[in-house]
Amino acid sequence: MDAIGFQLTEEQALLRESARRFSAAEIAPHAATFDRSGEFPDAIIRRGYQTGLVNMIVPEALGGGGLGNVEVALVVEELARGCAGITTSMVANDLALTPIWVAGTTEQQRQFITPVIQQQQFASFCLSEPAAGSDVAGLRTRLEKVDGGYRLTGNKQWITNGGKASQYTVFATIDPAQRHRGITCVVVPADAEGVSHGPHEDKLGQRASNTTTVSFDNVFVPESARVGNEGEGFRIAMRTLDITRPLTAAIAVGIAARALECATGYALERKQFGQAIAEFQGIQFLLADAATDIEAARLLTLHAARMADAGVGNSMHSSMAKRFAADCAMKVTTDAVQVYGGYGYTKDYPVEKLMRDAKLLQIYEGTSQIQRLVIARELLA
Ligand code: COS
Repeated sequence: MDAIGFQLTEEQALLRESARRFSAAEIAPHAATFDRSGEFPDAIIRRGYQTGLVNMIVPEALGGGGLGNVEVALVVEELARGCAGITTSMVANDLALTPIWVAGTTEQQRQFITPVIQQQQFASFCLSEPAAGSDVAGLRTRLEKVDGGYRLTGNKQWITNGGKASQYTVFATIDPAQRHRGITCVVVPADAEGVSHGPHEDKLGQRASNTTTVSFDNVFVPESARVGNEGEGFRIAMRTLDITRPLTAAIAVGIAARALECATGYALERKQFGQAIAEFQGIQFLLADAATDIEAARLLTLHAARMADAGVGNSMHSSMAKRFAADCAMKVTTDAVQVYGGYGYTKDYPVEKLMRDAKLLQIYEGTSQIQRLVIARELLA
């Protein structure tokens, strides 16, 4: 697909505008507070739920927003300008519920998606493990066949909203020796016997997003809660990430755009050597590069999102968008701190938080190195 032609429709522009207003009024004013406390922004996310800013990508028939990937990316960029941590927790349901609407039966979609949304609950995507982050095929959480279903045992790590979710979408293996061919997807209620979660991780950035371990100790999972066939879980997880990585890229674009906004404003205000520092080419070039990189990251993100909407294979472009936007956010936020100088290194100004928040974009939903691997494999295939 060509990457040209991003004239927003009137509806898309209105949607972006309303997300921008929500972010400015409901998220941005509280971002520093939640960053300091690491508390979960329950009330903000409830308002997001009421405004239709949670479960945006889930089909309307199942109670979701039914928005396209492009529309969700536009909204997510705006939310992330306010706070990436809060945004990550707001979009976690999209990640957790996507395997079910992508690969579940109609009955499973009704059973595992609609009630979560109607009751304004959280769901979590449980893929990573203490010893299996990048190497998904090496995961060790076991599903053992028993009468009527399975017994699930293992530990999951870095689970967004792990301590808040009422339901987990879990990837486990029926036989570790089979690597990716053994991985199977099941849906597990958080109150099932044997399910527990750890404390909220004390993270460097995105401190408002809830991150915990989740453990399964001999949990009974009925066969009806298995999404797809045994051994199809790896593909389901990868298809899900193809859909959601452009949305994660949009978080990176939002962080970078906010950092540029801050740096530009500060450069115009701050005087040194008798003039605004924005008068110096050293600062101008830095801002010009940031603006260029952000525009490129946004276009790549929307292109990957548009490919997802069109149903064409977008693994490579999703990874390109995620890699480019994450690295862009890291660079732009680091440069924004540089523009602020010593002040930027303090919590009195917003840019140090943006820099801490950006770092996670190079790690979660696949590190920047894993994205390069996906891109290279497709190039060389
Ligand atoms: N869609 C559908 N199928 C896919 C796919 C995709 N996007 N990507 C891979 N597959 C298929 C392959 O075609 C292959 O099929 P076969 O069974 O016919 O061989 C199979 O899945 C295995 O793929 P591959 O050989 O590429 O698997 P690897 O173990 O080498 O690993 C990576 C693939 C590294 C790309 C994968 O493990 C990954 O994305 N890791 C990062 C995970 C991540 O993002 N974690 C963050 C936590 S989630 S928030």
